[in-house]
Amino acid sequence: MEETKVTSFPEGFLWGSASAAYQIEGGYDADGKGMTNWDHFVRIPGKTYKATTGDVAVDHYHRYKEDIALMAEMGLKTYRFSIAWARIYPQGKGEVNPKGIAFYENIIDECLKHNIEPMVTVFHWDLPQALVDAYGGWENEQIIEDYVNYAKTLFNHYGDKVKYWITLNEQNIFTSLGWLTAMHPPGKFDDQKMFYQVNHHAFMAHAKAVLEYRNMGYKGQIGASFAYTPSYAMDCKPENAMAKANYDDLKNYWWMDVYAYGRYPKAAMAYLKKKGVAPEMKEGDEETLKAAAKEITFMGVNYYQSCVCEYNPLDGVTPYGTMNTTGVKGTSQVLGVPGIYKNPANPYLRTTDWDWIIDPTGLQFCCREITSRYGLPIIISENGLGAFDKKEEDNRIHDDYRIHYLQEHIKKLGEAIEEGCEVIAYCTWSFTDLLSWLNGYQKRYGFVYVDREEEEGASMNRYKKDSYYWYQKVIETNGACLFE
Ligand code: BGP
Repeated sequence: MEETKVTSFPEGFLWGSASAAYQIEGGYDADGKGMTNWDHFVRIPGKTYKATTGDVAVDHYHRYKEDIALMAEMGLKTYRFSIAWARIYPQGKGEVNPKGIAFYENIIDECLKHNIEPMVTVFHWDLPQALVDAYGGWENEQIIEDYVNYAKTLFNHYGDKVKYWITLNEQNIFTSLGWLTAMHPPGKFDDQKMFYQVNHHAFMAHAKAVLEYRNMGYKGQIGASFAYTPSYAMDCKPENAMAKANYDDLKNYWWMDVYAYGRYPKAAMAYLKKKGVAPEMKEGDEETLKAAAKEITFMGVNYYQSCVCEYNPLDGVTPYGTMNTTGVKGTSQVLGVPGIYKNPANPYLRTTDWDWIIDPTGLQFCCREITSRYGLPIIISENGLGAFDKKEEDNRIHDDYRIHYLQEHIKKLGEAIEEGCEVIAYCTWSFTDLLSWLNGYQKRYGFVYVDREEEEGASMNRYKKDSYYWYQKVIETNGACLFE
């Protein structure tokens, strides 16, 4: 808004950075860890850029102390990381692996030693393969019990030390890519019925874990992290406005409404029932979802881009097309759902080398929408720029483009706060460079450069990028340096 003037961020604001186990740890078979769906999937030819895997990743499993020391030196207030289910339960359930428990205990203690608030993601996509083999993983309702058992184990072990819990990372993404576009495990294509069923199981797993957390007496913060791509109507043509409304119901509110209210959006449900792909719900599910909705304390938002919505005729584009995983600009396609919406390019905005729309205002928009619709506090659990970085001969990395990207986003976040949004934390993606699921190691996100390319065997040495020093100052001044 015109009058919005920001000078700094609220006291105690959690400046953070995020990661995920599979993308950083490596040690894929170390100390009793079980195999996961991703350990298998990356071995299928053609699935990842240059067949990269997270077998070694950036070796955080062995270098976590060094990485956390770098976080401490930067002044990071919170570190969001995920726990690999298969380190805790190699078979997904049954016997606990004490070495897995100890590894995360060490990470948590290391954070606390440096006054860094640990923020734990219970599930960031790496599912024990044993559960996939036994009953199809998320496809079977058995997963709900097994997920809750796993989550309770984490609460039991770490509940006194960890005050911020994220049940699921981007349920909307891992299910879409897993059951619609075949880009993530289990690699199913256009299985819409199963897609909605899998989502229902995930909602139930989230809800029951939230309720268990409270039943166990914990008072910390708990919620899910949603990959929120806010939408703008192409123009004021009514059919484009409806395309936006339909997009929001099907692509955004479908998840956020369940987390925040415990119910599915009506128009979307009516549409899915007509198509015969609505999820089957059991008696009592709705009550459980509603009860859990009352217990979450924040909406987690992973924000990377916004989109444009335009009416898509029945013979129009489909949701299935090429995705840019190479960093060659302009290689992704316009996608959409025939008869409902499509997402054309935004002529006002630039894109990254991977064709992701760069839109700082979209972050402000997300916060305002959540505040108006749900009235919930917000944790920005991911936001960042994937780019090609170059280490110079003097070992410096001049990533001014990343500084600019983050700076503009944080400023818009500041405006959202000034306008009444309660934002608790902001986590950049990511702290060190790491594996980008489908895009290999060349798509870098970190403040800390890791010396490795697609092939294994590099030094893995860490180097601070220019953005490292910049974020250090942002934290030190609680954001004030951005508004001088
Ligand atoms: C989010 C995931 C992260 C991370 C990020 C960047 O969807 O939660 O794990 O990967 O996106 O995406 P990418 O690696 O595809 O560039």
